[in-house]
Amino acid sequence: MGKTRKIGLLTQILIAFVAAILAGMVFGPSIDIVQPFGDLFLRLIKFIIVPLIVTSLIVGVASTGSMETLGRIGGKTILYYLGTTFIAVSIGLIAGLLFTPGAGVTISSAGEVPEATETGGVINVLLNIIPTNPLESLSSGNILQIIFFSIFIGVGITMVGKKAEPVYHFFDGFAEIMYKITWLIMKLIPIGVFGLLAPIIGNYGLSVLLPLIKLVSVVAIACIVHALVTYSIAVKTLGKMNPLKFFKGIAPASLVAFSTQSSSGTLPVTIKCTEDSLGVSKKISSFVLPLGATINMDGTSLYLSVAALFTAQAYGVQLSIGQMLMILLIATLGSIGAAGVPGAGLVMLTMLLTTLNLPLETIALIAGVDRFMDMFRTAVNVTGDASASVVVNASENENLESGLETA
Ligand code: DAS
Repeated sequence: MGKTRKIGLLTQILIAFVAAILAGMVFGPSIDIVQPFGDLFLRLIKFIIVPLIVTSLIVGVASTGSMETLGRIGGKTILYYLGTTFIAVSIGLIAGLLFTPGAGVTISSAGEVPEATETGGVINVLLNIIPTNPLESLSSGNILQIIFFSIFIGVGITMVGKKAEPVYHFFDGFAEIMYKITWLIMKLIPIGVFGLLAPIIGNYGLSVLLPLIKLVSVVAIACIVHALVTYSIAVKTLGKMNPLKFFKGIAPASLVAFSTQSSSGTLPVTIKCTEDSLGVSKKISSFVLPLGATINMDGTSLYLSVAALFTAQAYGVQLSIGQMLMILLIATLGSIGAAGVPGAGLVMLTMLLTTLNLPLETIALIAGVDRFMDMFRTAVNVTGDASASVVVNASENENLESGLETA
């Protein structure tokens, strides 16, 4: 009996994408009967957002180890992560505003322009991050407040130390369960893509797909710009390393990330590349990289800001400065909560659009091409983690001990 070759998930998604287009063109609006498959997929994604963010954040922050490492090396690492993520989101916003990928998308139901969440000003946004009742934040799915208290629980576990180890192990196990559930749900993407995309093609026609090519191109180009500009400057000025040496050294890990779309899955390669080719000490790499694979996702945060603008543009929603700031905040914090597994960014995007009170209909379009964007954003996520290890390594003068020339 010939061995039946398993069709890879990416191939399945492509088949579902093409099938959805054909079905939509052949059956027109009557294809709406498959919509429940799409709604099922969206509900499953929304179901995992909160437990995934809570567990991956608590474990990510708590895995910084002792307060000593959290204090010095951890402080530098997290500062660098937040800085490069902020730059990535800004590049995404600029690219989204410059190239308007969502312009011309015709899925807005006529006349229904949704009101994006009003933020009520910067102070309000920042104060509202602090939950007055964490259980209410959980039940209402207030993501910024959930991220806030998850980070604090992680810091608390680190501060308490040994006595809180059972709590750490509980959340560590819970996080693994959530990664596995996410992996299972991502297997349903082909069904979700078909159930979401076919009705859109059936109701709005093929022209709705053109902006998708623009969306993928904008995300890909913005990712490349961020990697080449931001990380070159960082490793040159702060890491005291020739950028060419850096990109050459980390290339194998970036390529593995591109093809697997999983930062966590690429971690062993990332560690090997940074230690063997970039001279990062084990002490630094074993702390900075696992933390980065969990909480540092520049590519994802950039993608979130572009995709949020894509949706606002598709619905003709003019975002105010306050709403842009909201995107900046949630994309930065949301990428911290994204897991290093394929499709995690799509889960975060669902959260971001929900928080901004923007319709989820564009998820239907984006889900079909999300994997292509996941390739670029995961490669950037991993390259960003590696750049952090080089910078922190140099700041700790580790290379001097290892005697490695970094110029
Ligand atoms: N695939 C995720 C990662 O492994 C990123 C994402 O989905 O945005 O980093």
